[in-house]
Amino acid sequence: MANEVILLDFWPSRYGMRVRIALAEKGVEYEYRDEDFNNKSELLLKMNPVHKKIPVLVHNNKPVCESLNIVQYIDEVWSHTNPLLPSDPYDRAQARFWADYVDKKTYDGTKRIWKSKGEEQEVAKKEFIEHLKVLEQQLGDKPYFGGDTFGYVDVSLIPFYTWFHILENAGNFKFEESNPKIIEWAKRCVQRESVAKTLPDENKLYEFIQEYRK
Ligand code: GS8
Repeated sequence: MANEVILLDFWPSRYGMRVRIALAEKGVEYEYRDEDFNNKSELLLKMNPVHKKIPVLVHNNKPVCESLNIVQYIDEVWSHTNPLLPSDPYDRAQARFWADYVDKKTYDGTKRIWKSKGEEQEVAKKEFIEHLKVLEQQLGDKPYFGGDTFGYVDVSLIPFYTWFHILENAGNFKFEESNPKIIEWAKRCVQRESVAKTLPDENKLYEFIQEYRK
């Protein structure tokens, strides 16, 4: 089967980064296309008519939508190398649970921190730190969430690391102090080529967010 892979994405997107990391882990060659949200491409509207959102992986003209779903798909199609999900059904269920936790707790949490001020921001900050503490407990003494190897939950969470700097500036705090284990873990992940080449430059992202807020 020919493998034509196109990724519809937008560079600051944490959802998109998940997919880029997974493709890099598997060594898949693909065409990358940045979308303009004010003028979405015909291909995006055709490939994701339900949500009209990135990321969309177009594999041999067939779309796969929703970042975590795409990462699972990539893991199944390019299963020959660097498995991301564990093979044991129970461990797989656990990995999906924690990736879902990341989605449910952390995405909204970050938005609440940088969009609010005063008391509301304090509450958002406290809650976000608590969610990260739950993740730190889950990580335990393992190098990665799945154990000794970089996997699905790591892919789902690491794109956040690029936003930590923005959150720290907005909320005037340091993750190094509140969640040192997550920082250690993130630094370990960044040593991987797939992650290092995917995460955007912190300053470039910061500038983008400042512009976006205006
Ligand atoms: C979320 C995708 C999403 O929000 C996933 O893929 O996991 N649950 C989905 N994509 C955003 C960009 S990232 O913030 C998007 O495409 N926004 C365009 C729009 O809302 O018009």
